[in-house]
This record gives sequence, structure tokens and C-alpha cells, in this order.
Amino acid sequence: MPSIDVCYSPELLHLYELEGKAVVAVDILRATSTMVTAFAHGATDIIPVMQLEECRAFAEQGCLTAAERNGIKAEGFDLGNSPFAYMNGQVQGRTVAITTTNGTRAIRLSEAAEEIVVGAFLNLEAVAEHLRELQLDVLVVCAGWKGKFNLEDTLFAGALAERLQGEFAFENDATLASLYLYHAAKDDMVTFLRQSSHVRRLENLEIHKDIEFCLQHDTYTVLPVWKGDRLV
Ligand code: 3SL
Repeated sequence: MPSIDVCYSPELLHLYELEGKAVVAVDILRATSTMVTAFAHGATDIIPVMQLEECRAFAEQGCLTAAERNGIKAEGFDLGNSPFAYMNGQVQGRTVAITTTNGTRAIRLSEAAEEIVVGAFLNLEAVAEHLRELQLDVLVVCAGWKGKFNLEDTLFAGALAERLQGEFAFENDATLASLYLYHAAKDDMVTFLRQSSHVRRLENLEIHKDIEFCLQHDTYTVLPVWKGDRLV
């Protein structure tokens, strides 16, 4: 039986073996939720990059560029990191180069894995179904916030563990803790997360509707998968 494990921050990735594993990269608020939304609204591919200048340079290749730092859209880019900005037809048929504070970093630091998929509550069952088919050991890589633990990515790990229970082995406390937290939170995640640091950060920026949207389960069936230098 394959196993599932959870890495709570990209800063802890050195403790894990990525080779031969399927990584599920997750940044619920909001990078991976936004990427899933972009694919669901017609983006052809997404190039996650770590630096603002690197991202800006993709405009010369005809890409849309998207950037967020500290919750705010960076100046001079086509798009920010709100999923709602990707729903108006602008990304249809386009390549999007994107850089965000934590989410794009979690993806790029997972490149040694056999497979990387992008996970969100929005495409939870699509992720679970793909992992059932792959039958590789799974590592959920939480983007966290600037190297630190966050609750919302951990809840996603717990939700995925719940979907895979009985089919994947939980041989570690990180997965169990994620599952227990998800059980405590799942009936009302908006309330559960009210005191969490990134929800408070986004609420200070008056980004309320993004939070509720990103916590919805199984809205989309898209599954962004890493191929070469991008998500397709
Ligand atoms: O850290 C990130 O990658 C972002 O998702 C943060 S924010 O939700 O856009 O503030």
C-alpha cells in the first residue's frame, strides 16, 4: 500500500525524500486555488516562478504575467492572486507566468519529485482520484507562510488524507495531525480559520470573498500537473 505524508513548510523539505514520490503542492490561500481556477477558466499552461523580475520577463514571450507579494498584486503585472480575477475570460487560451510569496516557491522546490500536482479544496477529488491511479507514495507540500506552518494548507492535507483513508498508509504524525484538525474544522472551515494568521492578513486587505471561495470543495475537476518547466 502506498503511503501519504505531509511536509508543513518548504523549509522542511530537506527532511524528505522526493525521488519517486508524487508531490501535492498546496497553498489554499490562495496560489494553488487560483491556479486551479485559472485552468478551469481556460488557461493552457502556468509557469510558476520564484522572482518578480523573472516573471515580468515572460511578457516578452506573449504570456500573461501575475504577481503577488504579501497578499497584494504587484505593480506592473497583468494579474494578481485572486481567483476571481481569472474568471472573466482573460486567461482563456493563454499561458500565465505567476509568482507568489509562498505557493510558487513550494512548487519549484518540489521539482525532484517523480510527479507534482497542484491541489486545492476546489479540485480535491480530482487530486485524490489521480493519486489512486498513480499508486506512488505521496508527499503533501504545504506552502505555509514565509517558512512557517499554516492552518489552511494543513486542513487540505487532512481532507486529502480522509479521502485516501484505507487506500494509503498513514505512517507519520503529520498526516494524523492534519486529519484530526480537518475533522475538527470541516463542518465550518470559515469559522475554524477565523483566527488564523493568513485569514486575518487577507481580511485586513478586505479580501473576504476569496477566503470562502478557496474553502469550497470539488468545484472543479481540473488537475494541474508539472511537465518540464510548467503546469499543464
Ligand atoms: O503566499 C502565496 O503564495 C499567496 O498565495 C499568498 S496570498 O493569498 O496571495 O496573499
